[in-house]
Amino acid sequence: MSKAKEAKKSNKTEKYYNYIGGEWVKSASGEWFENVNPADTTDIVGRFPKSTAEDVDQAVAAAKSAATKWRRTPAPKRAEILFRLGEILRANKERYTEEMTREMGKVLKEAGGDVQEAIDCTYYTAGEGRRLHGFTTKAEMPNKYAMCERQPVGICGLITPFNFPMAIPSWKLIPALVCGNTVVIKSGEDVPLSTINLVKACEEAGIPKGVVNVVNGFAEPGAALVDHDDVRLISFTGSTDTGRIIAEACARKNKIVSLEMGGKNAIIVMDDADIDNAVEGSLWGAFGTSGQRCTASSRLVVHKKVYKKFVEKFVEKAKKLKVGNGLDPKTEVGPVINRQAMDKIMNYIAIGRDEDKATLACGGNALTKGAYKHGYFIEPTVFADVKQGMRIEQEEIFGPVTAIIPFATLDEAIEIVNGVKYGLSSAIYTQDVNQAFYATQELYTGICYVNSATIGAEVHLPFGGTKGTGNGHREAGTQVLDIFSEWKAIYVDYSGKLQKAQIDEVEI
Ligand code: UN1
Repeated sequence: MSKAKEAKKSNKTEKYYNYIGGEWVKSASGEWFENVNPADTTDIVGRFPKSTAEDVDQAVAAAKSAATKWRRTPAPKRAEILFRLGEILRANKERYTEEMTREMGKVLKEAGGDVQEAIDCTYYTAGEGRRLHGFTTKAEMPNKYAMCERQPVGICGLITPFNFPMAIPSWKLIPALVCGNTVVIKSGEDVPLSTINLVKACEEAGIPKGVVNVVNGFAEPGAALVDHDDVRLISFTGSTDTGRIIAEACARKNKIVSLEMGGKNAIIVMDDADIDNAVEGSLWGAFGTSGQRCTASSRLVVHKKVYKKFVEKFVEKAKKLKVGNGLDPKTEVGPVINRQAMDKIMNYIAIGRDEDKATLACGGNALTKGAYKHGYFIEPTVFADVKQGMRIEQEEIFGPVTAIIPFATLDEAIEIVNGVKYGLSSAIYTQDVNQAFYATQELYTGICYVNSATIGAEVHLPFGGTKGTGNGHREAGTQVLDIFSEWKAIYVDYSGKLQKAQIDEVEI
């Protein structure tokens, strides 16, 4: 019997704890919150500590006391523990997957992909333990050596979202650890179990006490972490509004901050595209994870010559997508995360219905009856004939809603794709290599795909966006090391005398 069914039957709700200094502890507040299944809110996944600033103080103190020893542990040794972590994640993939679907709603296959992304990130980034390359260069003066190496930044606060409950925490945690930092994670309040699973695996792998700490809860512990004087770095993924508040608070305290925020990603479908392939990609990009990806294909920019054909095929398939509980293997589109998200998405659908000349081509309704009664379900929704500048074309909806926009020339399409405040991901479907390369050159996004959707980034390439999506950092790849380490330039003068750079003449 699945955990969900077992728990429902026994009517027993498991309690989970914060992890501070290697101990599993409740919040100083003594309060708890419920983590519910968004497909069935009568199913309580667990109770989690509703943490406060006091809990954050304790977690930061634990991270501080573990910092020196961890920093001095040779990076290849830190990495060995992380490889063990990868093994543990791999061994438990099935359980993590099911628990993730239960708390977050995404269908089992996608939850499996999320756990797999955490596994990939762990193996890949652990490999950096034997690289973490610095460089040497020539000094200006004779008998003097110059080199550069990475050093950890200190205590890192990681604030993670709901939509990739294990992958995104891993993108932050693993590079932070391999670089020699200690961390406090504030888990996403809708998906705390997946973070707990990741951290329990860290404990089992032998990561020393205090190196990884977790506090669960809502805004209070998040704000306390951002505000804490001993926290040197904040890495945040979430909404643009919250990101801006965090960035301002970090600026006041002179903290390093990396932000990964919204997107309004688009797929361009050219008149020479393989239409069936473009339709499949667009369905996956728009409705995968119920559109709750920063990378979701929330705009489809389609050439006028193939517009009618594309819309017909796309809408026909969108109508057939099976919405339901992600634990049912037949489900293609799961619920959205919570009531607030559902209200926001339905509000955007209402805005789209009202917007002049946009056509609601399918969907548009919340599903509230029968099997959908206790969940947050919305029909896959397609607006056609959308014009540049409409709100549903400009603003991030973060739900199963996409807007189809016609265009006449590639330059016009590129202008539409670039004409939003975000810049995370873009894509073009075309058979013409010239058009493909021209588009990848002109699309001002952090990620660009040719002949596939805007989703599906791999962990060994940099992930992040331009403009309103971020603040110039990139997660994943080796580029993430630039977030979680700082450069140190080291000069060694072995001349045995005072040599003044920029001042002494060097005899040639
Ligand atoms: C996100 O949407 O916040 O590229 C992350 C993708 C996934 C990660 C998405 N690998 O769609």
